[in-house]
Amino acid sequence: MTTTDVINPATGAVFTTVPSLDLAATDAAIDRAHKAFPAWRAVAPGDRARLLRRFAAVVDQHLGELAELEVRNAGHTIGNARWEAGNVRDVLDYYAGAPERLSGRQIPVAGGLDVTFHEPLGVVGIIVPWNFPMPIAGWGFAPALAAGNTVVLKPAELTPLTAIRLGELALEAGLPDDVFQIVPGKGSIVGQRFVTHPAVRKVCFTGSTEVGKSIMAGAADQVKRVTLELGGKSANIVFADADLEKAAASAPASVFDNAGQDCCARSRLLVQESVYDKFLSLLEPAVKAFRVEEPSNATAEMGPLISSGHRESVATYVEGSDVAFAGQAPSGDGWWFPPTVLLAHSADDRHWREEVFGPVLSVLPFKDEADAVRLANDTEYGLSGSLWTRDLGRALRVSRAVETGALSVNSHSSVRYWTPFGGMKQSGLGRELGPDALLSFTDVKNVFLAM
Ligand code: TAP
Repeated sequence: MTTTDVINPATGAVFTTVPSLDLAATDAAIDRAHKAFPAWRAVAPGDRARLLRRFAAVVDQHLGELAELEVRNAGHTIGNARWEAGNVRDVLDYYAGAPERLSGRQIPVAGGLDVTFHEPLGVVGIIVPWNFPMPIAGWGFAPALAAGNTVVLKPAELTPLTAIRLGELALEAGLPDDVFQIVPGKGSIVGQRFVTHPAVRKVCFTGSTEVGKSIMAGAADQVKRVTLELGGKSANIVFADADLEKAAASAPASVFDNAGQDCCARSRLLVQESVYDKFLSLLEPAVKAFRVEEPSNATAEMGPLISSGHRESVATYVEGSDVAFAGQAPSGDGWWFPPTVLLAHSADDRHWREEVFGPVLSVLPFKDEADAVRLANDTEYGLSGSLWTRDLGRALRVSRAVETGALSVNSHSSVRYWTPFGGMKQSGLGRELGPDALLSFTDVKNVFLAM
C-alpha cells in the first residue's frame, strides 16, 4: 500500500506515515457507506442523538491528545489546537440536538393532508484542507450524520492525523461501522472520486477557489449537491471615530492567527486617512510583540507555515513590496515566516488583491464611508471582515453594504457554531454551521395524502 510521510512543520522532520488510499479502496469505502445508509437513517432520532452526544463526550475525553497531534502535524499553537478540539466536541453536541427537532411542515391544501419531510441525502463526501483540519471536518460530519447521512471524509494529505483519530473515536463512542469513515489519500484520487462516484450525493469542499470550481463543474454531471468554502481577502475597516487602541491591538491576531492560513484572515487593512499615521504607529508595536515561536509553548501566538513550498509562495508577495514593518520569527529548521505589514500603493497591488494565505497584511488608506465600501467590495471574494466605528448608523450602513458572508463590528470573530458561516461571490456556496448547515444535508420531500 502507498503511504504518505507526515511532517512536523516546526522542524521539517518526518515523524510518521499514513496510508494513502487508491481508487479501489476509495470505491470500497464509498460502497460500505452506501450499504450502511439505510440502517443509519432508520436509527430512531433519540438514539441517533444519544450516539452523537456520546461521540462528543469521547472527543471531550481526548481533547489534550487531539490538540497535541495538531500542534505536531499542522504547527498550530497549543492554545488554538485546544480550542479546535473543543470546537469539534461543541459542534457534535450542538447537532446532537437536531435529530429530534428535524421536523417538516403540515401545509393546508384542498382534498387531503400535505406534509413535508427533511430526507437525508445518502453518502456525503467531505474534503478537508490542511489549515483547520479538526473544525472543518466537524462542521461537515456533525450535521451530515445528525441529518441521517453516512460520511466519507478525506483529510488533506499534509494533515491527516486528527481526522484519523476522530474516526477511531467515533467507533469507540458506538457509531455503527461504516457510518463515518476516514479515507486518507490524494485529492486527485480520493477527493476526485467523491465527485464522480454516483453513490456520493453531496460533496462538502473547503480549500482553494480553483479546486472548488473544478468540483462544482464535476458535480454538475450528476446534479450532485455541493457546499463550497473557498478563499477570502477580507477587509478590516477602521474609521476615524473608532476605538483606535482596541482596533490596533486586535488587528495582528485577525490576520496572523494560524500564521495567516485562514480563509477569514483580515488581510486587507483599510484605515481612514485622517488617522492613518496614528493607526500605523499603534499597530507597529502590536505586530512586533506578536509571539512567533515553537507552537507547543503556552505563550506562542503563531507557529510555522504548513510547508516549505507554501513558505516560498508567501515570500513572493513580500519580495519587491513596500514593507512597513515586520515582527520576528525563529530561524533554522521549520517553515517559519515573520508577521509582515506591507503598504499597498493602489488596489491593483498583487498582495492587496490575491489571497496570500500567510502572515502578510496589506494596508491602504481610504477617504470616507463610500470609499471604504468601494474598496472593501473591490474583490472577487466575500467571506468575512470587520469594521471599527463608534457610530451605530454607520456600522449598520456599512454592514449591509459590504458583500461578505460574515461581518463583525468592533471585533474580529467570524465563527460561532450556532450561526451560519460561508461566503458570498467566489468565496463559496452554501452555509456551514447553525441551522442552515443541517438543512443543506437534506432534501425536502412533499407528501400528499388524499382524503
Ligand atoms: P486545495 O488544493 O484546494 O486542497 C484542499 C483539499 O482538496 C485537500 O484535501 C486536497 O487534497 C483536495 N483536493 C485537491 N485537488 C482536488 C481535486 N481535484 N478533487 C478533489 N479534491 C481535491 O488547497 P491547497 O493546495 O491545500 O492550498 C492552496 C491554496 O488554497 C492556499 O494557498 C490557499 O490560498 C487556499 N486554501 C484555502 C482554504 C480555505 S479554508 N478556504 C484552505 C486551504 C487552502 P490533497 O490532500 O491532495 O492536498
